[in-house]
Amino acid sequence: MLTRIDHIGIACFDLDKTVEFYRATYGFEVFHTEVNEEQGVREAMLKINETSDGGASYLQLLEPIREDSAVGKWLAKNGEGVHHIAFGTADVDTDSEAIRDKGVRVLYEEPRRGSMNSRITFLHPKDCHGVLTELVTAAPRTAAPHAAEDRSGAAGESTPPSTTQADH
Ligand code: CMX
Ligand code: CO
Repeated sequence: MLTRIDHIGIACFDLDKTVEFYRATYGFEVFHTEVNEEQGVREAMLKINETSDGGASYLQLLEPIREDSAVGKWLAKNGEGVHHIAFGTADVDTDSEAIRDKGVRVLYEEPRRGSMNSRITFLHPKDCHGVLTELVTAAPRTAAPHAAEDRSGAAGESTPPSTTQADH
Protein backbone atom coordinates (compact mmCIF):
# COMPACT_ATOMS: atom_id res chain seq x y z
CA MET A 1 0.00 0.00 0.00
CA LEU A 2 1.33 3.41 -0.92
CA THR A 3 1.16 5.50 2.24
CA ARG A 4 2.96 8.77 1.67
CA ILE A 5 4.78 11.08 -0.71
CA ASP A 6 8.31 9.81 -0.04
CA HIS A 7 9.96 12.51 -2.10
CA ILE A 8 9.81 14.84 -5.04
CA GLY A 9 12.84 14.54 -7.30
CA ILE A 10 14.15 17.85 -8.66
CA ALA A 11 16.79 17.96 -11.37
CA CYS A 12 19.41 20.71 -11.15
CA PHE A 13 22.64 21.69 -12.86
CA ASP A 14 24.52 22.61 -9.66
CA LEU A 15 23.64 20.68 -6.52
CA ASP A 16 25.51 22.95 -4.10
CA LYS A 17 23.83 26.11 -5.42
CA THR A 18 20.41 24.46 -5.37
CA VAL A 19 20.90 23.19 -1.81
CA GLU A 20 21.83 26.73 -0.81
CA PHE A 21 18.67 28.10 -2.45
CA TYR A 22 16.45 25.73 -0.45
CA ARG A 23 18.34 26.53 2.77
CA ALA A 24 18.33 30.32 2.31
CA THR A 25 14.78 30.57 0.97
CA TYR A 26 12.88 28.01 3.04
CA GLY A 27 15.24 26.98 5.82
CA PHE A 28 15.38 23.33 4.68
CA GLU A 29 18.60 21.60 5.74
CA VAL A 30 20.39 18.69 4.11
CA PHE A 31 19.51 15.41 5.82
CA HIS A 32 21.69 13.18 3.66
CA THR A 33 23.91 13.32 0.56
CA GLU A 34 25.29 10.58 -1.61
CA VAL A 35 26.46 9.62 -5.08
CA ASN A 36 24.41 6.86 -6.67
CA GLU A 37 26.63 5.61 -9.48
CA GLU A 38 24.01 3.28 -10.90
CA GLN A 39 21.45 6.07 -11.20
CA GLY A 40 24.13 8.53 -12.40
CA VAL A 41 23.40 11.21 -9.82
CA ARG A 42 24.84 13.18 -6.95
CA GLU A 43 21.94 13.91 -4.64
CA ALA A 44 20.83 15.68 -1.49
CA MET A 45 17.82 14.67 0.57
CA LEU A 46 16.09 17.49 2.47
CA LYS A 47 13.64 16.15 5.03
CA ILE A 48 10.43 18.15 5.02
CA ASN A 49 8.36 16.24 7.55
CA GLU A 50 7.86 12.87 9.18
CA THR A 51 4.71 10.98 8.29
CA SER A 52 2.12 9.00 10.22
CA ASP A 53 3.29 5.68 8.72
CA GLY A 54 6.68 6.02 10.45
CA GLY A 55 8.35 7.34 7.30
CA ALA A 56 9.13 10.82 6.07
CA SER A 57 8.78 13.10 3.08
CA TYR A 58 11.81 14.64 1.39
CA LEU A 59 12.89 16.79 -1.49
CA GLN A 60 15.50 14.92 -3.51
CA LEU A 61 17.80 17.32 -5.35
CA LEU A 62 19.58 15.59 -8.23
CA GLU A 63 22.66 16.62 -10.21
CA PRO A 64 23.74 14.27 -13.00
CA ILE A 65 27.24 12.82 -12.90
CA ARG A 66 26.96 11.66 -16.52
CA GLU A 67 25.34 13.36 -19.50
CA ASP A 68 23.83 10.06 -20.67
CA SER A 69 22.11 9.38 -17.31
CA ALA A 70 18.33 9.68 -16.95
CA VAL A 71 18.66 13.05 -15.18
CA GLY A 72 21.40 14.27 -17.54
CA LYS A 73 19.28 13.57 -20.61
CA TRP A 74 16.20 15.09 -19.03
CA LEU A 75 18.06 18.28 -18.03
CA ALA A 76 19.49 18.73 -21.50
CA LYS A 77 15.97 18.56 -22.94
CA ASN A 78 13.94 20.40 -20.31
CA GLY A 79 16.24 22.43 -18.08
CA GLU A 80 15.85 22.40 -14.31
CA GLY A 81 12.62 21.35 -12.64
CA VAL A 82 10.54 18.57 -11.16
CA HIS A 83 11.82 15.27 -12.57
CA HIS A 84 9.75 12.67 -10.72
CA ILE A 85 7.55 11.95 -7.74
CA ALA A 86 8.03 9.03 -5.36
CA PHE A 87 5.44 7.20 -3.26
CA GLY A 88 6.50 5.37 -0.10
CA THR A 89 5.40 1.82 0.66
CA ALA A 90 6.36 -0.84 3.19
CA ASP A 91 6.54 -3.40 0.35
CA VAL A 92 7.81 -2.15 -3.00
CA ASP A 93 7.95 -5.71 -4.40
CA THR A 94 4.26 -6.46 -3.89
CA ASP A 95 3.06 -3.00 -4.86
CA SER A 96 5.14 -2.79 -8.04
CA GLU A 97 4.00 -6.25 -9.15
CA ALA A 98 0.36 -5.31 -8.53
CA ILE A 99 0.84 -2.15 -10.60
CA ARG A 100 2.60 -4.14 -13.35
CA ASP A 101 -0.43 -6.44 -13.45
CA LYS A 102 -2.57 -3.39 -14.21
CA GLY A 103 -0.58 -2.86 -17.41
CA VAL A 104 1.71 -0.05 -16.27
CA ARG A 105 5.36 -0.53 -17.32
CA VAL A 106 7.57 -1.05 -14.28
CA LEU A 107 11.10 -0.22 -15.42
CA TYR A 108 13.06 -2.74 -13.32
CA GLU A 109 12.53 -6.48 -12.97
CA GLU A 110 13.61 -6.20 -9.34
CA PRO A 111 13.82 -3.06 -7.18
CA ARG A 112 17.29 -1.47 -7.07
CA ARG A 113 19.22 0.47 -4.45
CA GLY A 114 18.04 4.02 -3.91
CA SER A 115 18.85 6.85 -1.57
CA MET A 116 19.81 5.85 1.99
CA ASN A 117 19.80 2.15 1.04
CA SER A 118 16.13 2.23 0.18
CA ARG A 119 14.77 -0.12 -2.50
CA ILE A 120 13.29 1.63 -5.51
CA THR A 121 11.64 1.08 -8.84
CA PHE A 122 10.12 3.38 -11.46
CA LEU A 123 6.93 3.44 -13.52
CA HIS A 124 7.18 4.67 -17.09
CA PRO A 125 5.99 8.29 -17.40
CA LYS A 126 4.12 7.53 -20.62
CA ASP A 127 1.91 5.10 -18.65
CA CYS A 128 1.38 7.61 -15.80
CA HIS A 129 -0.04 10.65 -17.58
CA GLY A 130 3.41 12.17 -18.10
CA VAL A 131 4.72 11.74 -14.57
CA LEU A 132 7.83 9.60 -13.95
CA THR A 133 6.79 7.81 -10.77
CA GLU A 134 9.07 6.06 -8.29
CA LEU A 135 8.10 3.57 -5.59
CA VAL A 136 10.29 3.43 -2.46
CA THR A 137 10.69 1.16 0.52
CA ALA A 138 12.96 2.74 3.11
CA ALA A 139 15.82 0.75 4.62
CA PRO A 140 14.94 -0.87 7.96
CA ARG A 141 15.63 1.25 10.98
CA THR A 142 19.09 0.53 12.44
CA ALA A 143 18.71 -1.74 15.46
CA ALA A 144 21.32 -0.14 17.74
CA PRO A 145 21.10 3.65 17.64
CA HIS A 146 24.51 4.09 19.23
CA ALA A 147 26.32 1.51 17.09
CA ALA A 148 29.71 2.93 16.19
CA GLU A 149 30.07 0.94 13.01
CA ASP A 150 28.32 2.17 9.88
CA ARG A 151 26.58 -0.88 8.46
CA SER A 152 24.53 0.95 5.85
CA GLY A 153 26.81 -0.17 3.03
CA ALA A 154 26.03 2.97 1.05
CA ALA A 155 28.64 4.08 -1.44
CA GLY A 156 27.85 7.65 -0.56
CA GLU A 157 29.51 10.75 0.80
CA SER A 158 27.66 10.44 4.06
CA THR A 159 25.24 8.08 5.71
CA PRO A 160 21.87 8.75 7.28
CA PRO A 161 21.56 9.04 11.03
CA SER A 162 20.52 5.87 12.83
CA THR A 163 17.08 7.37 13.23
CA THR A 164 16.37 6.99 9.53
CA GLN A 165 12.71 6.19 9.18
CA ALA A 166 11.52 2.77 8.19
CA ASP A 167 8.18 1.86 6.76
CA HIS A 168 7.12 -0.50 9.47
N1 CMX B 1 9.09 12.87 -16.70
C1 CMX B 1 8.16 12.82 -17.70
N2 CMX B 1 8.43 12.38 -18.93
C2 CMX B 1 9.68 11.95 -19.18
C3 CMX B 1 10.68 11.95 -18.19
C4 CMX B 1 10.35 12.45 -16.91
N3 CMX B 1 11.26 12.51 -15.93
N4 CMX B 1 11.83 11.46 -18.72
C5 CMX B 1 11.55 11.16 -19.99
N5 CMX B 1 10.27 11.46 -20.26
C6 CMX B 1 9.59 11.31 -21.56
C7 CMX B 1 10.34 12.09 -22.63
O1 CMX B 1 9.91 13.42 -22.69
C8 CMX B 1 10.02 11.32 -23.88
O2 CMX B 1 8.77 11.71 -24.35
P1 CMX B 1 8.52 12.04 -25.92
O3 CMX B 1 8.82 10.74 -26.62
O4 CMX B 1 7.07 12.42 -25.98
O5 CMX B 1 9.49 13.11 -26.27
C9 CMX B 1 9.92 9.89 -23.39
O6 CMX B 1 9.67 9.97 -21.97
C10 CMX B 1 11.21 9.13 -23.62
O7 CMX B 1 12.24 9.90 -23.04
P2 CMX B 1 13.77 9.86 -23.47
O8 CMX B 1 14.33 11.23 -23.27
O9 CMX B 1 13.93 9.21 -24.80
O10 CMX B 1 14.42 8.98 -22.33
P3 CMX B 1 14.49 7.43 -22.17
O11 CMX B 1 13.35 6.73 -22.81
O12 CMX B 1 15.87 6.99 -22.50
O13 CMX B 1 14.33 7.35 -20.57
C11 CMX B 1 13.07 6.83 -18.68
C12 CMX B 1 13.15 7.70 -19.92
C13 CMX B 1 11.85 7.25 -17.87
C14 CMX B 1 12.95 5.37 -19.12
C15 CMX B 1 14.37 7.04 -17.88
O14 CMX B 1 14.48 8.41 -17.51
C16 CMX B 1 14.48 6.17 -16.63
O15 CMX B 1 14.83 5.00 -16.70
N6 CMX B 1 14.15 6.76 -15.45
C17 CMX B 1 14.25 6.02 -14.19
C18 CMX B 1 15.57 6.23 -13.49
C19 CMX B 1 15.77 7.65 -13.06
O16 CMX B 1 15.05 8.56 -13.42
N7 CMX B 1 16.85 7.83 -12.22
C20 CMX B 1 17.20 9.13 -11.67
C21 CMX B 1 16.58 9.36 -10.31
C22 CMX B 1 17.19 8.47 -9.25
C23 CMX B 1 16.44 8.49 -7.93
O17 CMX B 1 15.34 9.01 -7.83
O18 CMX B 1 17.02 7.98 -6.94
CO1 CO C 1 13.85 9.63 -6.46
